[in-house]
Amino acid sequence: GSGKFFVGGNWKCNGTKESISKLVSDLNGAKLEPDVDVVVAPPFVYIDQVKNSLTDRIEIAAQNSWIGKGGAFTGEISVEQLKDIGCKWVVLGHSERRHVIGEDDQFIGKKAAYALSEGLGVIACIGELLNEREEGKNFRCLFSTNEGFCSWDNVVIAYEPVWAIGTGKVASPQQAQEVHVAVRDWLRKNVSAEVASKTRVIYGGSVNGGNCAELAKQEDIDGFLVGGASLKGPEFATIVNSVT
Ligand code: G2H
Repeated sequence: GSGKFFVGGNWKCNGTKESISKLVSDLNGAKLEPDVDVVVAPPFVYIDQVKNSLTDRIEIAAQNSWIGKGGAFTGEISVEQLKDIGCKWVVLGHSERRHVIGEDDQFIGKKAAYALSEGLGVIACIGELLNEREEGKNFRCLFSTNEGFCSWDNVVIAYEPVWAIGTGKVASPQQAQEVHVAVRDWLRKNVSAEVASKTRVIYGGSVNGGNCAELAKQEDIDGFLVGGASLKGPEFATIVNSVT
């Protein structure tokens, strides 16, 4: 693997003040292996609550950000505002934003480039639909997402096969490993050998306390982006601690 193991909890559009306060207290009480970067991504409206109650051991990510400086963009949240409330990361290009909300590669690429230029870390999600997998088009998403990146130092790539998201159908460790290797090859050819070997490539899609250990053993899986199972503190801790 490359670099430090990285586990992100993507809470998506879930939670209330009450349930989040319980989750935070479970996370504060959990024993987490020291050699893992741990990040959680609460819904925007709860970020401040989480920032003020969660241990500093865990960093905070937003689930989206605007493509540039704030201003007259009703309903959007700027990178500057995210930094102001203490976010270190932003999840961009998640398949739900691509396929449910309709964001395209170019729009996501702009957001990523801007966030990086302002010093926010980017968890850049890529992944194929089932029909794309069958047609062998695994990396369509990576191509225009990286244009204009000032640096890859703060980028973590999350490979999330769309057919495995929230479906309970996790990619097999071999299927995931295969794509992670291909992502690294792509980076080597299209960016640089250094970026290919240093950038963490994490897996997402129905990761849970029961399947994380097998996945974590794969050479090129450098961590996880966890949805459903990140809403349960003890299970999320199990996934963090699957570092090998
Ligand atoms: C994939 C993943 C986290 P889940 O979207 O981003 O969610 O673990 O619920 O499949």
